[in-house]
This record gives sequence, C-alpha cells and structure tokens, in this order.
Amino acid sequence: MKNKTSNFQIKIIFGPLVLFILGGVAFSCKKEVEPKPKPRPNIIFIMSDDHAYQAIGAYGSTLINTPNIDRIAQEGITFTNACVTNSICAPSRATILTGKHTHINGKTDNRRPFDTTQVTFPELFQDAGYQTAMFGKLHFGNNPKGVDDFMILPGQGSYINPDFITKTGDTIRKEGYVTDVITDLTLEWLDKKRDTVKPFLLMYLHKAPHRPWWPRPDKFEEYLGKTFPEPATLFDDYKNRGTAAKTAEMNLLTDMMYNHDSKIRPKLTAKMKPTPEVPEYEGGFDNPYSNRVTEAQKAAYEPILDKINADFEKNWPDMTQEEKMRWKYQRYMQDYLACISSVDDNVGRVLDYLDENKLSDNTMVIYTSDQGFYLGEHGWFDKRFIYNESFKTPLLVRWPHEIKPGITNEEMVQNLDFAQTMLEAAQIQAPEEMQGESLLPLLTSNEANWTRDAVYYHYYEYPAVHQVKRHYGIVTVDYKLAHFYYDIDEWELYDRKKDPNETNNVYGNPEYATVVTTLKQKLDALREQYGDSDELNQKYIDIHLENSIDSPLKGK
Ligand code: SGN
Ligand code: CA
Repeated sequence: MKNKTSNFQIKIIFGPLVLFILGGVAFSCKKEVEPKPKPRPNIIFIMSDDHAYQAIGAYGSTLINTPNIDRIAQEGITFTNACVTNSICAPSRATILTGKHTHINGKTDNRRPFDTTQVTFPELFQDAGYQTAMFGKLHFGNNPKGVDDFMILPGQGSYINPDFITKTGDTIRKEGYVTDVITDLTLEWLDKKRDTVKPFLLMYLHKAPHRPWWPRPDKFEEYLGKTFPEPATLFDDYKNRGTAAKTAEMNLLTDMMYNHDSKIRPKLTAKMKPTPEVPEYEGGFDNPYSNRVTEAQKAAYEPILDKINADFEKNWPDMTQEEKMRWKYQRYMQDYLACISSVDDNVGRVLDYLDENKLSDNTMVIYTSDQGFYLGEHGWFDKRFIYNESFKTPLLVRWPHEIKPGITNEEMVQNLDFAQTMLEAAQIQAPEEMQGESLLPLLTSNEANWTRDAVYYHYYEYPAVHQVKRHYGIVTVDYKLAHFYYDIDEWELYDRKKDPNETNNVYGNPEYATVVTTLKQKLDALREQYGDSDELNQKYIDIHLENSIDSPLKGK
C-alpha cells in the first residue's frame, strides 16, 4: 500500500514532468523541421534619375550633405562598388525590372520599345500576394506590369506641375514641384490605399536630378549663393585617351547650353556680342516659361533668374575660356545640387512616415539611381561611359534586424542583381532566366562567400544625343578593359589602382600585354556566360539603322 501510494505519488509528480519533457522534445523537433516563417518584409525601392554617388554624404561627398539619404546608410549598408550594366535610363530600368542584361532584354536604348512579354519582378511580387505600387518616373515607353496602383510621368516628365499617366489610362496634371508631388502621391498611397493585411512593394521613383536641373524656387535661390570645389579633371584634355572620349558631346564648355542648362534667357544671349557659341534647344518644354506654369510660379522664379542673367551679362563678355568653364561648372552644380536637396528632404518625409507608423522595422528600404553621372569630372556632364562616375551608382539598403547598421561593402554588385535580391528577401523564387545574383548574403552576413570578381558592361545608344560610342567591357578590382566599336574599333585599358581618374589608356603599352591577354579571355568568358556576342552587336546595329530616321550613319 505504501509502495502503491508512493508509486502513485511518483506518477503524480513525474507524470506531468515526463509529458512536459516529451512535449518539449516534440515541440523542439517540430521547430527544427518547420521553422516559423519570417514575416515577409515590405520593400520600398527608391530610385532617383542621374543621382551621382559624388553627391551623397554617405559616399563622402564634398559637394552636399544629404542627411536623410544618409540615414539609410547609417542604419544599413553602403555598397561602395555598385555599378550598372548599361549607363542610360530606360535600359537600366529594363535591367532592374527583368534581372537580365540589355542584350537579352532587348531594351538597348531610350528609344526602342520594351518587349512587354518578358517577366518583370513586380509581377512576381503581385502573384505572391504582395500589394504593389509605383510612383514617379519610369521612362520606359510602356506602363508597368504587375503593379496594383501607379502614377507615372510620361517620358521624362516635367519639373513643374507634372502630368501623370494613371492606371485607368487618363493623364492628370498635379500642381507643384515634381519631387514633392511624387512624394505626396507615395505618402497618400501608404496612408490611404495600403492594405494592412498584405506586405507591399512600393517603387518611389524620382525624376530629379535629371537635366535640365530645375530646382524649386527656394532651393534655386539658396544654392545660387554657394560655390563648390572643382573636380581634379575639370580641364581634362583627353590626351592619352581614345577617340570616344574626344568625340563625346558632353563637355561643360562646348556642349552645355547657356539657355537650356545654365538658365540664361534666350533674349539675353541673342543680344550679347559676341553671341555665345553654344547651340540651343528651341523647345524649352520643361522650364518656368512654359505654358504649364502658373503666373505665381513664374513670379517666384523671375527674381532668381534676374540675378543669374545680370551676373552673366556683366561678366561673360570678358571671361576667358577657362573662366567660362568654371562659371558653367558652378551654375551646373548650383542647380543640380539644389535638385538633390529636394530629393533628400523628401526621402526624409518617407522615412519619417515609416517611423511614425511603425513600419520601419519590417521594411527594406533601398536607395539607388538609374546610373551615375559626371559632375564636371573629365569636363563632363551626362553619363553613358564605362568610366567610373557614370558606371558606378549609389546603392544603400536599410533592413533593421537583418542588416547591421553602418556597414560598408566593396564587392562589385550590379543593378542586374536587384530583382533577385528583392525576390529572395520576399521569399519568392526567382526565374531561372534572371542573370544576377541575390545580394542577400552580403546584406545579412559578414562572411558571405561572394565569388564574383568581374562585371560585364555594354552601352548601345549611338549615334544619339551626346555621341558616346558603342562599347562593351569588363571591370575587375584592378582593371577596366573596353572595346569601342561600330564606326571605330578601339580598345582601352585602365589601371584602376594606379590611375583612379582613368586618364591614361595603357592598352598597347607592352608592360600590360599579359594583363590584356588575360582580361580578353575573361571578357570572352563573361560574354559567353551572359550570352552576348558579335552577332548580337550586329543585330542591334541593324535594328537601329532600320528604325532610326536621324542616324548620320544610315546606309553605311
Ligand atoms: C535628355 C537629356 C540628355 C540625356 C537624355 C537621356 N537632354 O535627352 O542630356 O542624356 O535625356 O537621359 S534634356 O536636356 O532634354 O533633358 S536619361 O536619363 O533619360 O537616359
Ligand atoms: Ca537617368
């Protein structure tokens, strides 16, 4: 009886314990087999148009502070060697949306239509149950697919009182400054249209700081009073370079327009003696003199334009060529950076909204540009070249709990990788045909095994505005090798370590003979890996000649 009792007591005491332990084991086994799925993050993909990394505080800018964009860097990761596959607007966007190189997605230039039968990554998000939206500049020739809500600028769009194409096919005009308006639309969507049950993919795409760099009047005035440091290569004479650098039409002195770009009134240049030597646009579709602008808006711009014009009238006739270059550089920087300042303020509005609405924690925020840009380096504005300032693009990513705050990464990553990165973060399978690599290992781990040691680049839009010749090439940590073709056949090699400004083409220098042989083999291998070839080059030349009405080379 005693024993019985004690047996019973033992059962009473240990029974639940055994069950608890067994239950615990079962629970922990179950946990190993089926981990609780992580909640899928929201994603905000922020892209500006032509935003050079040289104009971002987080990249050590000596030109401007960007405290809001820098918040993404401070709370996330800065990629110091992010680059594009083709440094021009619509082709870059096609690569981002498809995860494929230009020669595969077919969007070789800004003019050619995009083949919409291809899969673009927002469609995959939509299929996977994400709510998707896009606001701002797409510049694609087509409306986006896989996007529940959108308001996109037609083509390049306008800085003041921009029109937007809506999902219903209407075009509506919104009064205000474009960077503010795009942000208003984005915040309105977050506030009123967001489905709180679903994760979202939101593409927030600025027009600024695209040419012709019209700032909002208050910023226009503020930046007019500033002077900026000149880049070391402002007076580049393109000696020791190829034909392509010498013939490109993007030099501040010879190609930047006094009226269209530097904001000198046409009636002033017309009466100046001697007449300023630069050709001018006739249209002026996108400036405060156009019909779309209200009298009040014009009145806000006038006193600032008065100051710029008075200074020009007084000083320009006596300026040397060198002084004209310097004057144009300062004018350019004042307007370009004033546009950036608005972008930065507005990025801050979006980040604040996320904080205030407790969305920051589970939202991946990406900041990038469709390519880099020349801010007077080599005497240039615009982009297109495989050379550094246009080839590199800013890339900052914040994703709390997943990315350690304030880290930097030097790997050669590309806009080709963006789609796969976002898809993996959202736990969506990427299609086989995508050619990039997910950056997730680099975002979330210090010890990621990243094996890429070279990237491939190919630019096609020639003949065209700025006349940058067609070229493709390979970039490694140490070298850059490019082949310029079509109406020339020239190779260029830059030693990135010894010549970071890329002013000395060492192709043909016997000391680099072995480097050239090795790099050419590597380039061939990359072209094969990605499916590019001389036959495809010819195919795209033929298409260009068939479609182009303005090609000076037509028939050649
Ligand atoms: C416009 C610009 C060019 C620029 C292209 C492409 N001229 O034509 O300077 O290179 O767009 O830019 S503009 O003064 O009329 O804006 S892209 O970013 O869309 O590729
Ligand atoms: Ca662009």
